[in-house]
Amino acid sequence: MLCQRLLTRVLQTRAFSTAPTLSYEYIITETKGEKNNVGFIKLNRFKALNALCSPLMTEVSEALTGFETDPKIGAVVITGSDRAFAAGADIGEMQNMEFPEVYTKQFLTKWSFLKQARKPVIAAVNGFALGGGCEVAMMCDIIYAGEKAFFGQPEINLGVIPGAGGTQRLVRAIGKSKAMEMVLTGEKMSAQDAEKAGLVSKVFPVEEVVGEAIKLGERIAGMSKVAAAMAKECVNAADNLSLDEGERLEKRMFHSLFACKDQKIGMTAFLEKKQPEWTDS
Ligand code: DAK
Repeated sequence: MLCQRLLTRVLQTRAFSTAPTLSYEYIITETKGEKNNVGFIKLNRFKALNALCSPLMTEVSEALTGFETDPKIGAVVITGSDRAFAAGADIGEMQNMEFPEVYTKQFLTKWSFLKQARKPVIAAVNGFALGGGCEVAMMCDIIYAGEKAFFGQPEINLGVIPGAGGTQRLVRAIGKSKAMEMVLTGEKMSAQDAEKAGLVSKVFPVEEVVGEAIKLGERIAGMSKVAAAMAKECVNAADNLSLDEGERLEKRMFHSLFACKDQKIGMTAFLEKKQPEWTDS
């Protein structure tokens, strides 16, 4: 019975994927792209609108770690269903928790694994990205949204506030006034408004957003991985550093790329009008 279920799962996965990877309970992972160089994580807790219960987040962490350590993978796409990217942390799991437990066990603080990824991570968002779902999307490096996506931090309606960086990243993404309004009222923002405000990079028809995110992942995975990792580190550092400090970091990174083969390969290929063949070293 178990084997039959496992076989069905693998066959279903193969129908739309080139390389199924490990089997999980709350997520589906695959590798995507012509060269199988894009890691793909689909949140798969459909009935609960992908509410981010602890086991689901543990699975995402394991899957991401796997892609981080796989030298073939150059970018990762995280998505949900057409109805929900994720409607937030699991309210049922949190409802009866008490302060000593959440404080001493550092409840949910492990979510920060997402912001520690060195490889570029793209969120492909359809439907609701609320609370922790919006925060997960914002921890990714680029957000592509389907035209019916909604973003929001509705925690105020539950008597709490965002806890995974929502109050900080939203301000940086869309400015204080819009962020304050969303956090204080729980009001949702449409994909179109999110694009105008700078939260989202591009908006696509619902059925195209995942494919477009994978295409973007393939483009990024086609770059030198060492240069891509440094570019990501520098852009993310802009949140925490002064302009002077950020520029200094950028210069050091730029200079250090001259110690890598890929700098010679890239510049030589340009001058010889050829495509570069990166060594990622
Ligand atoms: N948790 C658990 N279940 C959820 C859920 C959630 N966040 N969101 C939806 N569901 C479940 C519903 O209970 C319902 O289950 P059944 O009744 O069918 O069993 C099912 O999903 C379908 O939902 P609805 O029936 O409500 O569907 P509707 O289309 O009517 O409404 C909705 C969709 C997304 C507007 C609504 O479900 C909704 O408002 N959901 C809650 C959204 C929300 O408040 N999200 C914020 C949660 S708090 C931290 C890290 C993270 C966080 C905090 C700290 N640290 C690192 C410290 C995060 C906190 C949060 O995200």
